[in-house]
Amino acid sequence: MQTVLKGKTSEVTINTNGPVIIIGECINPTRRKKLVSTLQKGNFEYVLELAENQIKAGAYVLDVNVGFPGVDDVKLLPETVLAIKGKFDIPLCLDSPNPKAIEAALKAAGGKCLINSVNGEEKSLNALLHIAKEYGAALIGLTMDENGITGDPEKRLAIAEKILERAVKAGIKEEDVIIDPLAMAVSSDSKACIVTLETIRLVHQQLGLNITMGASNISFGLPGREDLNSSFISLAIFNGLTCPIANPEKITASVRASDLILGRDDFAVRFVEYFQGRM
Ligand code: THG
Repeated sequence: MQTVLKGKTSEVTINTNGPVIIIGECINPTRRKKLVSTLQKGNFEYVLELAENQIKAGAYVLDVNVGFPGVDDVKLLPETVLAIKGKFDIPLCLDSPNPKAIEAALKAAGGKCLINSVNGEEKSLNALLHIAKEYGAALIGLTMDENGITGDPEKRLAIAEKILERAVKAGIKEEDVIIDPLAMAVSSDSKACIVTLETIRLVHQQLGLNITMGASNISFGLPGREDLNSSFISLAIFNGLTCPIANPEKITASVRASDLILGRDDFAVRFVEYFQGRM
């Protein structure tokens, strides 16, 4: 199954057989004080610097999140989208809990975006599915609902099935639904990663959809984050992860290694290119 995303003229295909497409996570104010302070001044230089660095490091799609306390994201998200679009021809993943901000950003972006995100709650499905349909966007479905987050992979799969069913009923193509199995901090729950890995396996086998996740969530609060994230992403890719949201400057090497190991990189061309490009 293939999900196609579009920038102004560029096209990116996310294929359930790989290779893995990295969605750059860095345009996100979490722990980036400089992003908050520059955005508050209406200065987009730093956003553009983050975009450029991620593209150079191997991102094919950029996640755009401008959520911080007191922000008017109905205004700021489309402004940020326009700033990025003015300089880079790359598909965007619009990351906001506010459907009005998502809609305003879709209007500004054009192309074919990824909406980040809907979940299994009625409120979320009712607010966002028709917007996705209207703007021809793909969407990320988080495997959580009114009852919160379950630790049972079968239940997460059931929520993914519900989101898919509702999306298709709303006129959205099956391939435009990407599932997020939810990656959570393993420091606070020792089973967190294994539940995510099992959910990935189930969604891949039973629904055959593309799969994303916030790949660096798992290492919050721990040392050796890069090592932990690398090990986890390899296992997740083996199980069916196809488009992680991650920091490409830290994860691209492991992603290229996984693709090579899984027979998706003839003659190791992309793997070697990546390391040559870094010298
Ligand atoms: N699923 C979906 N969307 C998501 C998430 C998810 N969007 C937000 C988040 N989770 C993924 N994005 C980030 C962005 C930054 C960081 C983690 C996840 C992060 N920042 C570093 C830190 O906290 O230390 C700072 C910068 C760095 O070291 O690169 O880790 O789960 N659908």
